[in-house]
Amino acid sequence: MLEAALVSTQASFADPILAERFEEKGFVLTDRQIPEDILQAVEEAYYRDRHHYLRDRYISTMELHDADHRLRINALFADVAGEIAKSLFTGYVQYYGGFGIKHPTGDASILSLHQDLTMVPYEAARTGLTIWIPLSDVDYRNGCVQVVPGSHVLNRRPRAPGMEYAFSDIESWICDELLKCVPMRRGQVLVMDQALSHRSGPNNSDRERIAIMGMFRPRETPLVYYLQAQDGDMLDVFEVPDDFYLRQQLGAKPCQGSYCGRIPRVVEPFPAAGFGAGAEQ
Ligand SMILES: O=C(O)CCC(=O)C(=O)O
Repeated sequence: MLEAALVSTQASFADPILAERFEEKGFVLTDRQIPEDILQAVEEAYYRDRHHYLRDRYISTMELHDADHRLRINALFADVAGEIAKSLFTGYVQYYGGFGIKHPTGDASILSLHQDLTMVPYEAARTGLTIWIPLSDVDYRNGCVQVVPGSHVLNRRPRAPGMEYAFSDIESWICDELLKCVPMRRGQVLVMDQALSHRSGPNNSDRERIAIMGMFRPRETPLVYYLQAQDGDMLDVFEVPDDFYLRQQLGAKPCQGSYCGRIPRVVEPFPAAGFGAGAEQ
Protein backbone atom coordinates (compact mmCIF):
# COMPACT_ATOMS: atom_id res chain seq x y z
CA MET A 1 0.00 0.00 0.00
CA LEU A 2 2.87 2.38 0.69
CA GLU A 3 4.75 1.72 -2.55
CA ALA A 4 3.93 4.43 -5.06
CA ALA A 5 4.97 4.31 -8.67
CA LEU A 6 1.85 4.04 -10.76
CA VAL A 7 0.94 6.56 -13.36
CA SER A 8 -2.81 6.95 -13.00
CA THR A 9 -3.84 10.23 -14.48
CA GLN A 10 -7.57 9.52 -14.74
CA ALA A 11 -9.86 12.20 -13.37
CA SER A 12 -13.43 11.36 -14.52
CA PHE A 13 -14.19 14.52 -16.46
CA ALA A 14 -17.82 14.61 -17.58
CA ASP A 15 -16.85 16.01 -20.99
CA PRO A 16 -14.83 13.47 -23.03
CA ILE A 17 -12.97 16.22 -24.89
CA LEU A 18 -11.78 17.79 -21.62
CA ALA A 19 -10.93 14.29 -20.34
CA GLU A 20 -8.73 13.59 -23.35
CA ARG A 21 -6.98 16.97 -23.20
CA PHE A 22 -6.39 16.60 -19.48
CA GLU A 23 -4.98 13.08 -19.83
CA GLU A 24 -2.59 14.21 -22.51
CA LYS A 25 -1.41 17.54 -21.09
CA GLY A 26 -2.05 17.28 -17.34
CA PHE A 27 -4.10 20.48 -17.33
CA VAL A 28 -7.14 21.89 -19.05
CA LEU A 29 -8.26 25.48 -19.49
CA THR A 30 -12.04 25.33 -19.41
CA ASP A 31 -14.63 27.75 -20.75
CA ARG A 32 -16.30 27.87 -17.32
CA GLN A 33 -16.62 31.36 -15.93
CA ILE A 34 -17.37 32.54 -12.39
CA PRO A 35 -20.08 35.26 -12.55
CA GLU A 36 -19.03 38.85 -11.95
CA ASP A 37 -21.08 39.41 -8.77
CA ILE A 38 -19.40 36.38 -7.17
CA LEU A 39 -15.94 37.56 -8.23
CA GLN A 40 -16.64 40.89 -6.55
CA ALA A 41 -17.68 39.11 -3.34
CA VAL A 42 -14.40 37.12 -3.43
CA GLU A 43 -12.41 40.34 -3.86
CA GLU A 44 -14.23 41.92 -0.92
CA ALA A 45 -13.42 38.85 1.20
CA TYR A 46 -9.76 39.14 0.24
CA TYR A 47 -9.50 42.86 0.98
CA ARG A 48 -11.22 42.40 4.36
CA ASP A 49 -8.46 39.98 5.40
CA ARG A 50 -5.62 41.36 3.30
CA HIS A 51 -3.42 41.92 6.36
CA HIS A 52 -2.72 38.16 6.40
CA TYR A 53 -1.05 38.33 3.00
CA LEU A 54 1.53 41.09 3.35
CA ARG A 55 4.41 38.94 4.63
CA ASP A 56 5.83 37.54 1.38
CA ARG A 57 5.93 38.48 -2.27
CA TYR A 58 4.03 35.31 -3.11
CA ILE A 59 1.87 33.87 -0.35
CA SER A 60 -0.96 31.35 -0.17
CA THR A 61 -3.62 30.70 2.45
CA MET A 62 -2.10 27.28 3.20
CA GLU A 63 0.96 29.00 4.68
CA LEU A 64 -1.03 31.04 7.22
CA HIS A 65 -1.43 30.26 10.91
CA ASP A 66 -4.93 31.66 11.41
CA ALA A 67 -7.15 28.54 11.35
CA ASP A 68 -10.42 30.52 11.32
CA HIS A 69 -9.33 32.43 8.25
CA ARG A 70 -8.21 29.25 6.50
CA LEU A 71 -11.54 27.54 7.20
CA ARG A 72 -13.44 30.61 6.00
CA ILE A 73 -11.60 30.83 2.68
CA ASN A 74 -12.04 27.09 2.14
CA ALA A 75 -15.81 27.55 2.59
CA LEU A 76 -15.72 30.56 0.27
CA PHE A 77 -14.05 28.50 -2.45
CA ALA A 78 -16.72 25.79 -2.07
CA ASP A 79 -19.43 28.44 -2.56
CA VAL A 80 -17.65 29.99 -5.52
CA ALA A 81 -16.60 26.91 -7.47
CA GLY A 82 -18.29 23.85 -5.90
CA GLU A 83 -21.05 23.59 -8.52
CA ILE A 84 -18.67 24.17 -11.41
CA ALA A 85 -16.31 21.52 -10.05
CA LYS A 86 -19.19 19.04 -9.78
CA SER A 87 -20.19 19.72 -13.36
CA LEU A 88 -16.60 19.28 -14.60
CA PHE A 89 -15.61 16.04 -12.86
CA THR A 90 -17.58 13.46 -10.91
CA GLY A 91 -16.92 11.87 -7.54
CA TYR A 92 -14.39 14.37 -6.17
CA VAL A 93 -14.28 16.00 -2.72
CA GLN A 94 -12.81 19.44 -2.03
CA TYR A 95 -10.28 19.39 0.82
CA TYR A 96 -8.72 22.83 0.46
CA GLY A 97 -9.62 26.28 -0.81
CA GLY A 98 -7.44 29.34 -0.50
CA PHE A 99 -5.98 32.47 -2.06
CA GLY A 100 -2.72 32.75 -3.98
CA ILE A 101 -1.45 36.33 -3.78
CA LYS A 102 1.35 37.69 -5.89
CA HIS A 103 2.45 41.19 -4.99
CA PRO A 104 3.66 43.54 -7.76
CA THR A 105 7.34 42.93 -7.11
CA GLY A 106 8.60 41.70 -10.49
CA ASP A 107 10.88 38.67 -10.49
CA ALA A 108 10.80 38.47 -6.68
CA SER A 109 7.17 37.35 -6.95
CA ILE A 110 7.89 34.31 -9.14
CA LEU A 111 6.65 31.06 -7.62
CA SER A 112 9.32 28.71 -8.88
CA LEU A 113 8.79 25.49 -10.81
CA HIS A 114 7.26 22.72 -8.69
CA GLN A 115 4.88 19.81 -8.51
CA ASP A 116 2.25 20.17 -5.79
CA LEU A 117 2.89 18.33 -2.54
CA THR A 118 1.49 14.81 -2.62
CA MET A 119 -1.76 14.84 -0.71
CA VAL A 120 -3.56 12.27 -2.86
CA PRO A 121 -1.40 9.13 -3.02
CA TYR A 122 -0.25 7.96 -6.43
CA GLU A 123 -1.36 4.38 -5.95
CA ALA A 124 -4.94 5.72 -6.15
CA ALA A 125 -6.92 4.92 -9.28
CA ARG A 126 -7.68 8.60 -9.91
CA THR A 127 -5.46 11.62 -9.60
CA GLY A 128 -5.61 14.66 -7.29
CA LEU A 129 -6.84 17.88 -8.91
CA THR A 130 -6.24 21.60 -8.41
CA ILE A 131 -8.58 24.30 -9.70
CA TRP A 132 -7.11 27.79 -10.15
CA ILE A 133 -9.17 30.95 -10.83
CA PRO A 134 -7.61 34.42 -11.27
CA LEU A 135 -9.47 37.56 -10.17
CA SER A 136 -7.97 39.62 -13.00
CA ASP A 137 -7.09 38.86 -16.58
CA VAL A 138 -3.62 37.27 -16.39
CA ASP A 139 -0.77 36.80 -18.84
CA TYR A 140 3.04 36.86 -18.84
CA ARG A 141 2.99 40.44 -17.48
CA ASN A 142 1.17 39.89 -14.21
CA GLY A 143 1.86 36.38 -12.99
CA CYS A 144 -0.18 33.86 -14.95
CA VAL A 145 0.30 30.15 -14.36
CA GLN A 146 2.98 28.56 -16.54
CA VAL A 147 2.94 24.82 -17.18
CA VAL A 148 5.09 22.07 -18.65
CA PRO A 149 2.50 20.28 -20.81
CA GLY A 150 2.55 16.51 -20.37
CA SER A 151 4.83 16.60 -17.32
CA HIS A 152 2.12 15.14 -15.04
CA VAL A 153 3.32 11.63 -15.98
CA LEU A 154 6.82 12.34 -14.62
CA ASN A 155 7.97 11.64 -11.07
CA ARG A 156 4.65 10.49 -9.65
CA ARG A 157 6.43 9.82 -6.38
CA PRO A 158 5.57 11.16 -2.94
CA ARG A 159 6.64 14.75 -2.34
CA ALA A 160 6.88 16.01 1.21
CA PRO A 161 7.30 19.63 2.36
CA GLY A 162 10.93 20.71 2.08
CA MET A 163 11.83 18.39 -0.80
CA GLU A 164 13.35 20.26 -3.69
CA TYR A 165 11.83 20.21 -7.16
CA ALA A 166 12.53 16.82 -8.75
CA PHE A 167 14.23 18.31 -11.81
CA SER A 168 15.94 21.31 -10.22
CA ASP A 169 19.25 20.42 -11.91
CA ILE A 170 17.70 21.21 -15.31
CA GLU A 171 15.13 23.76 -14.18
CA SER A 172 16.44 26.62 -16.31
CA TRP A 173 16.48 24.38 -19.40
CA ILE A 174 12.88 23.32 -18.69
CA CYS A 175 11.86 26.97 -18.30
CA ASP A 176 13.59 27.96 -21.55
CA GLU A 177 12.42 25.01 -23.65
CA LEU A 178 9.20 23.56 -22.28
CA LEU A 179 7.35 26.07 -20.11
CA LYS A 180 4.13 27.54 -21.54
CA CYS A 181 2.18 30.55 -20.25
CA VAL A 182 -1.54 30.02 -19.69
CA PRO A 183 -3.17 33.43 -20.20
CA MET A 184 -6.65 33.54 -18.64
CA ARG A 185 -9.63 35.83 -18.26
CA ARG A 186 -10.79 37.07 -14.87
CA GLY A 187 -12.95 34.30 -13.40
CA GLN A 188 -11.94 31.59 -15.87
CA VAL A 189 -11.37 28.08 -14.51
CA LEU A 190 -8.14 26.10 -14.97
CA VAL A 191 -7.82 22.47 -13.81
CA MET A 192 -4.41 20.85 -13.19
CA ASP A 193 -3.16 17.41 -12.22
CA GLN A 194 -1.29 17.90 -8.94
CA ALA A 195 1.79 16.18 -10.38
CA LEU A 196 2.08 18.70 -13.24
CA SER A 197 5.28 20.76 -13.22
CA HIS A 198 4.18 24.38 -13.11
CA ARG A 199 5.09 27.77 -11.71
CA SER A 200 3.70 31.30 -11.86
CA GLY A 201 5.58 34.14 -13.44
CA PRO A 202 6.60 37.63 -12.29
CA ASN A 203 4.02 40.25 -11.49
CA ASN A 204 5.28 43.32 -13.33
CA SER A 205 1.97 45.17 -13.06
CA ASP A 206 1.19 47.85 -10.48
CA ARG A 207 -1.28 45.80 -8.40
CA GLU A 208 -1.37 42.48 -6.63
CA ARG A 209 -2.53 39.49 -8.60
CA ILE A 210 -5.21 37.65 -6.66
CA ALA A 211 -6.22 34.07 -7.42
CA ILE A 212 -8.46 31.64 -5.57
CA MET A 213 -7.76 27.93 -5.83
CA GLY A 214 -9.10 24.63 -4.58
CA MET A 215 -7.81 21.08 -4.22
CA PHE A 216 -9.81 17.89 -4.70
CA ARG A 217 -9.39 14.21 -3.92
CA PRO A 218 -11.26 11.28 -5.50
CA ARG A 219 -14.02 10.38 -3.02
CA GLU A 220 -12.70 6.79 -2.66
CA THR A 221 -9.16 7.88 -1.71
CA PRO A 222 -8.23 9.28 1.72
CA LEU A 223 -5.66 12.07 1.96
CA VAL A 224 -2.07 11.45 2.98
CA TYR A 225 0.66 13.60 4.50
CA TYR A 226 4.32 12.78 3.89
CA LEU A 227 6.95 14.07 6.28
CA GLN A 228 10.70 13.83 5.75
CA ALA A 229 12.14 11.55 8.44
CA GLN A 230 15.18 12.81 10.32
CA ASP A 231 17.27 9.70 9.80
CA GLY A 232 18.15 9.68 6.15
CA ASP A 233 16.28 9.48 2.91
CA MET A 234 12.96 8.25 4.23
CA LEU A 235 9.43 9.61 4.43
CA ASP A 236 6.92 9.01 7.21
CA VAL A 237 3.42 8.41 5.88
CA PHE A 238 0.21 9.49 7.62
CA GLU A 239 -3.39 9.06 6.55
CA VAL A 240 -5.14 12.32 7.40
CA PRO A 241 -8.72 13.65 7.51
CA ASP A 242 -10.28 16.05 5.02
CA ASP A 243 -9.74 19.20 7.10
CA PHE A 244 -6.03 18.42 7.65
CA TYR A 245 -4.67 20.82 5.03
CA LEU A 246 -6.81 23.61 6.50
CA ARG A 247 -5.06 23.33 9.86
CA GLN A 248 -1.60 21.86 9.35
CA GLN A 249 1.68 23.83 9.22
CA LEU A 250 3.48 22.18 6.32
CA GLY A 251 6.66 20.38 7.31
CA ALA A 252 5.67 20.14 10.99
CA LYS A 253 4.54 16.96 12.80
CA PRO A 254 0.97 16.20 11.78
CA CYS A 255 -1.72 17.76 13.98
CA GLN A 256 -4.13 14.89 13.19
CA GLY A 257 -4.14 11.54 11.39
CA SER A 258 -2.75 8.04 11.80
CA TYR A 259 0.76 6.79 11.15
CA CYS A 260 1.02 4.25 8.31
CA GLY A 261 4.75 3.57 8.15
CA ARG A 262 8.01 4.71 6.58
CA ILE A 263 9.00 4.55 2.90
CA PRO A 264 12.17 5.42 0.99
CA ARG A 265 12.27 8.86 -0.56
CA VAL A 266 12.44 8.25 -4.31
CA VAL A 267 12.74 10.77 -7.14
CA GLU A 268 12.53 9.60 -10.72
CA PRO A 269 14.96 11.25 -13.15
CA PHE A 270 13.79 13.36 -16.07
CA PRO A 271 13.53 11.08 -19.15
CA ALA A 272 16.77 11.03 -21.13
CA ALA A 273 14.95 11.42 -24.43
CA GLY A 274 11.50 11.68 -25.94
CA PHE A 275 9.87 14.14 -23.57
CA GLY A 276 8.66 17.45 -24.92
CA ALA A 277 8.21 16.48 -28.56
CA GLY A 278 4.69 17.61 -29.42
CA ALA A 279 4.17 19.24 -26.04
CA GLU A 280 2.39 22.19 -27.63
CA GLN A 281 -0.66 23.62 -25.86
O1 LIG B 1 -1.18 31.31 -7.45
C1 LIG B 1 -0.19 31.06 -8.14
O2 LIG B 1 0.47 31.95 -8.65
C2 LIG B 1 0.23 29.65 -8.40
C3 LIG B 1 -0.26 28.69 -7.38
C4 LIG B 1 0.44 27.38 -7.44
O3 LIG B 1 1.12 27.05 -8.37
C5 LIG B 1 0.32 26.45 -6.33
O4 LIG B 1 -0.27 26.80 -5.30
O5 LIG B 1 0.85 25.32 -6.45
